[in-house]
Amino acid sequence: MKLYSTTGAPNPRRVRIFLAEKDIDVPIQELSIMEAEHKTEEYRKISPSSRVPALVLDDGTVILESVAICRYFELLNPDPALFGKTELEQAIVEMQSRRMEMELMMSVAGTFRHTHPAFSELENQIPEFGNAQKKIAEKRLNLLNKELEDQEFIAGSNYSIADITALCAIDFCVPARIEISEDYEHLQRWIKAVKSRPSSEIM
Ligand SMILES: N[C@@H](CCC(=O)N[C@@H](CS)C(=O)NCC(=O)O)C(=O)O
Repeated sequence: MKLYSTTGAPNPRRVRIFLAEKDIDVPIQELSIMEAEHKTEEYRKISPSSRVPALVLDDGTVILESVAICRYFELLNPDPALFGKTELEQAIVEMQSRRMEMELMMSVAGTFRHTHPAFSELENQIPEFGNAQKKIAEKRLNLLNKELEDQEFIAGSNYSIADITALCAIDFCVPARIEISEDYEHLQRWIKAVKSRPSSEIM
């Protein structure tokens, strides 16, 4: 089994944090996005859209998509449960995980991809789109601050994949040049809590 990953990129980071939380060791093949190592013909056979992460199993089966990879490891190693335990918990985690991915991660990534000079070679940049994504991300952070007023973690009282996705999106606000207000007291409390976990040091 091998996990193709890029240090500093938010999606592979989600998988590596997830693995650390479960104490699972998987051999990593590092690929540099900036050096376009994910665009080689060889890697395209694994990931036709040239994206990381990718998990290749011993029989050659490829699993793409961070959440699909995490779900595979959750089924193999159910404890600690990061996708919820009961039916209701699982539904809430799924809901929040999708919201964090589609509403926060995508808008932060869209801001970076379409506005950062470092990504101009890799993306057909549309700055207006990037700026619109930035506004969406800022609005979502504001809403997340409010949502965290009544709950410890994003999907309730337990840490989950939704927290991992949100943490990776929020840390990526730095390169995306999106500011997170110090006035967001509930969000700042949550950031402090998730960053106190050793897994958050994985980049
Ligand atoms: N939905 C995919 C997104 C994967 C993705 O966009 N990965 C980024 C790194 S965070 C990538 O490979 N970017 C390379 C590129 O855009 O050329 C997932 O969750 O795995």
